[in-house]
Order: sequence, then C-alpha cells, then structure tokens
Amino acid sequence: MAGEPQADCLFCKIVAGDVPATVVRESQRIIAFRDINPQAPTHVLVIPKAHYADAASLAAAEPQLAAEVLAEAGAVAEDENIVPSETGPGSGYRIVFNTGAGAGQTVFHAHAHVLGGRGLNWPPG
Ligand code: IU
Repeated sequence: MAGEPQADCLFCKIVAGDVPATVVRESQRIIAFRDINPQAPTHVLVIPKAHYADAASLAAAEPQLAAEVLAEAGAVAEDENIVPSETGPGSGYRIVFNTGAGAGQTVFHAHAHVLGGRGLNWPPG
C-alpha cells in the first residue's frame, strides 16, 4: 500500500534502523542522512519515512509531506553552511530528485539529494 514500509527497500531499512546511516536531521516524518558515496563535500539525502517510489508519487499522494522534504532540505543547507551568502562561507547548493532509472535513480524510495560545498556545473551529466 502507498506509504507503507517495503521489505525490500533499503531506505525503509534505514528508517527502521536496520541499516546504519549517519543521520544529520530527523523529525516525526522525515529523516536526513549522509550519502554513502558523496559526490560533493555536502551530500545529504532527505527522505520521507513513508515509502513512496519517487518524488512525483510522494507529491501526488501527500503534498504536505513533499513540502516538508523540501523544507528539511533547506534546513540541511543551513546546517551545512552552504546557503548562498555574500558574507558567509556558503555559495549555494542543489536539490535533486532523480526520477526513473534513465535519470539515475537507483533507490526507489523518494529522496532529495542536497549537494553543495563545491562549485556545481550546469547541465549535470
Ligand atoms: P539515486 O538518486 O536513487 O541514485 O540515489 C541513491 C543514493 O543512495 C546514491 O547516491 C547512493 O550513494 C545512496 N546510498 C546510500 O546513501 N546508502 C546506501 O546504503 C546505498 C545507497 I545501497
């Protein structure tokens, strides 16, 4: 059922505490942890604890929860000092939702990548 834990889902196992992760933020409905294979000095994944296969299905089923994921992504950026600033150390960041295998999605539990701490090129590869 939509939103229910999936036995074969790695991120559901992280939510359950069955697979270890370096958690940086947690709320009632969201968890954020460091990517195991970081692509930038800051690379954090922000996920809803409820299981949805991708960002679009999350937003369609629970738009408020999708908004919470985005808000937590912004909070991660604040914590990591990567928000755009003329006076501070941050220089901006990127929030990415890979959606579909052809776009690089490998874990089919909705997640936002928060990437920053280095210059980021556009377009991405
Ligand atoms: P993707 O957008 O589905 O490709 O992102 C999945 C990410 O999950 C990817 O960046 C992996 O490095 C990351 N990841 C992780 O953080 N911990 C794990 O145990 C596994 C994957 I497997």
